[in-house]
Amino acid sequence: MLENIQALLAQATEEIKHASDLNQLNTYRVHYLGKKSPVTELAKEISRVPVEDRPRVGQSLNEFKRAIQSLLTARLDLLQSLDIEKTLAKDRIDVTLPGRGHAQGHLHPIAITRQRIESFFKGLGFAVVEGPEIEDDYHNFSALNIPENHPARAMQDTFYVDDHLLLRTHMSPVQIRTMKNNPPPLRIIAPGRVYRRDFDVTHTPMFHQVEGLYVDHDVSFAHLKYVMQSFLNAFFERDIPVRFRSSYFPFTEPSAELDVQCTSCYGKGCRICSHTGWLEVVGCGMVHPNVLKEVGIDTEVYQGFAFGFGYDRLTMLYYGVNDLRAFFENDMRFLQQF
Ligand code: 2NL
Repeated sequence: MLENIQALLAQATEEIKHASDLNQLNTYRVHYLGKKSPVTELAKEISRVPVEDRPRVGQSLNEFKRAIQSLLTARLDLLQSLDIEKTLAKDRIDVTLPGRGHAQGHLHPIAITRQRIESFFKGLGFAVVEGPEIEDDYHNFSALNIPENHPARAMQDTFYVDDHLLLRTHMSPVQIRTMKNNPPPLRIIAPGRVYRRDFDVTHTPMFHQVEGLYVDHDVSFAHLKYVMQSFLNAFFERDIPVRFRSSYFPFTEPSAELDVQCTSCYGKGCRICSHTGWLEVVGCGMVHPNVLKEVGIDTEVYQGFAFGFGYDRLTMLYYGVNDLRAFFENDMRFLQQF
């Protein structure tokens, strides 16, 4: 009997030592220590062992179980640590690899332009003012010397909210409000969104304008010319040729339109400038006395110049983009280039 136990232990030792994975090891555990194990069979035969030998045989059986148990535990530890090492090797993380980083956002090109415009005029002492996008017809039209029957008020051009409220069609109402609330001298610009019922290749129903206003003693058209030329030089980052053409606006007298030499062909003539060599970029003039009177400014003491321009197109010219709609479609592939 003792010899059988010895032989069994030798066999078990050999098998367990070579168990190649946790599954196989578990099979051996069930085989050697489970209910149907050869040890259990041997234990049943203990009645056939002479009484005086029984303690030794019993002891031997217990030792066998303990030995198997510790062999199993040792092998289990080894297999488990091999397993962990395998996983570690497979899933190794190289902590020295550079990170993926985060994509950085930036301002929209039109916002960049607005900031550039603001910083130029701030440098000349102009303040940046804001006002409501929903206006009334008084501030948007009447106060600006635009008569009741003027075509600019027509339903086709203006988004009306009701009989008297509308989406501002230019930035002038913001300047009217500023003049009403602040005594001269005034140096302001008003950048923002304006709205017109116009939608085609070169027009969007919402676009951006900045208007400027300078009211003080002894303000002349010469000051206006100087400020405009300086601004355009700064904006296009070079001395850019300009010309003033006589024009008409109800709110200025005299009025002028300002052209810059075509930024695409430098005056030779191309499709961008309709073969004229010039691009119309600014409307301007001396503030009409009716407008100054309307906001309570003494026209015997003060004069003013005013100007207005859309800066969506200026942005296109500056960056060389030829489709206005690209700025409003929010296609990241386009916007990421700025
Ligand atoms: C244009 C014309 C202009 C003004 C805007 C203005 C504002 C006040 C008084 C007088 Cl409160 N004038 N603004 C003056 C001349 C032209 O814009 O064609 N813009 C694109």
